[in-house]
Amino acid sequence: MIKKILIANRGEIALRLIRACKEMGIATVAAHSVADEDSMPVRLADESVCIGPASSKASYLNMVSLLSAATITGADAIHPGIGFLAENAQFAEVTKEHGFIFIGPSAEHIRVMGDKITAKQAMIEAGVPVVPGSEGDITSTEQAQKIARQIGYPVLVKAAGGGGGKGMKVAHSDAELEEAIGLASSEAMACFGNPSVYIEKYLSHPRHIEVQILGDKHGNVIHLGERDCSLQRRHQKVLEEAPSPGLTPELRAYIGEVARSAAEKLGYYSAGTFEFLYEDGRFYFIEMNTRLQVEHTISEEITGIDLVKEMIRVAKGEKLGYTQKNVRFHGHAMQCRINAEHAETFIPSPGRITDYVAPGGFGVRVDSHVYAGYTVPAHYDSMVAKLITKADDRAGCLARMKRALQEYAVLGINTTIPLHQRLVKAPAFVAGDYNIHWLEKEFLSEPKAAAPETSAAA
Ligand code: MV4
Repeated sequence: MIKKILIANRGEIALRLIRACKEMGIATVAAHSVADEDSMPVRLADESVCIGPASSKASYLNMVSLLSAATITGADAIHPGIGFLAENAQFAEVTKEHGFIFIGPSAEHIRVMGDKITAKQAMIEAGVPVVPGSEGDITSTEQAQKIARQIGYPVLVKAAGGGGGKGMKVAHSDAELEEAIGLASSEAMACFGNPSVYIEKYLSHPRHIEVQILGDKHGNVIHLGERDCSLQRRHQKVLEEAPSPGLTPELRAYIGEVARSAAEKLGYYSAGTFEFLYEDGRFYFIEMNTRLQVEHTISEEITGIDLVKEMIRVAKGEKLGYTQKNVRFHGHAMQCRINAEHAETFIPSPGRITDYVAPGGFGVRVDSHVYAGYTVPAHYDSMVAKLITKADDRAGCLARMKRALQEYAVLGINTTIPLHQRLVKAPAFVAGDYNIHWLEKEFLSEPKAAAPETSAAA
């Protein structure tokens, strides 16, 4: 039984979790840092407990504080949200050892997928297509060069502990490969405490396609279709959409089933995401995320399935409320991530929001913890809102997003709203014709609209 959940997170995702709990009749405890004392999740939760000072390390990453907060409030379960301890296998383990339900996958699944090499091996065994490359970690320069010559240059050296592009280097020749392995390995050691690296054929112009799956503890797994997350800047997603404008219905059904059956073979439960690169008609698995994701909202919008409620039901040991046959896909959804940053320089802009008017109307969803008078703390991630639109088709969804972005007023701080306003009008985006490099290499490096006197026709 789950009667009370401790929310081990902050911001919009803490609010998202509290909203689901309220609708399910489950009590909530907001575990919060000193910096988040005056926050929406703290106000809307049934109870709150301060778990430490502003610094994440001392609060949202402090396992002892979180477990103490769960104990003193009599919570039955802990939801880690997104980021912080959400993919920490040890946290999943100690949560269980202390008698609480961890609302997420098993510690073992988190561990296997946390290491990109063991994750890839598990996928090969489950029959999932992966990027050609080394079978395990690189043990010598000669071994790596031999594999690279077989698969053909350029190759990419990646860190087993990886993610976020850290410890990733491209090599075009044997000489470059030797250097890339050294650089990637020491960067990986510094960032993740794990020097293991592997190599893959470098794909030059892929789309980033990810499949949302959901499993229960009885061996049932469903997929909720794919999301196109190719629009990224420095490995941070900017705008996501579902379904991907680059896939046909056949490819969509194929990759959904590939991910679903792999999760089934793994005995995976809770929410999870399979990440693929898609290039020239082929999919290649790259990583699996063993948590809820920021962009889970757009999969909810096109399926009508509440992913957070399902995660909670599954954690209790209940069966999924859906079988694959009754997952119905409808329409198109997009999400703009609104950050407290300058829209051109991306310099963070924490501070007080003096005025705030969120968009609304048919097909508009705003997932945000901010309000007029709220101060965005400087200590955490800069995302302040997710603006989601849904419509029958992509054109309608895009028109709705343009309209919603025009309504959105956030005063007192800089936000990335102007970037999104420009992005939704860019011809390549409107055409759905983009890959993982387009945003940074073309859209953001293009000169901005020229001044009137220089833009006049000759
Ligand atoms: C790749 C790749 C090209 N070829 N793997 C970047 C972060 C990490 N999660 C995987 N990444 C990539 N792996 C092969 N074999 C290009 C990227 C990549 C990327 C992937 C998804 C979204 C944006 C990206 C931006 C730069 C590089």
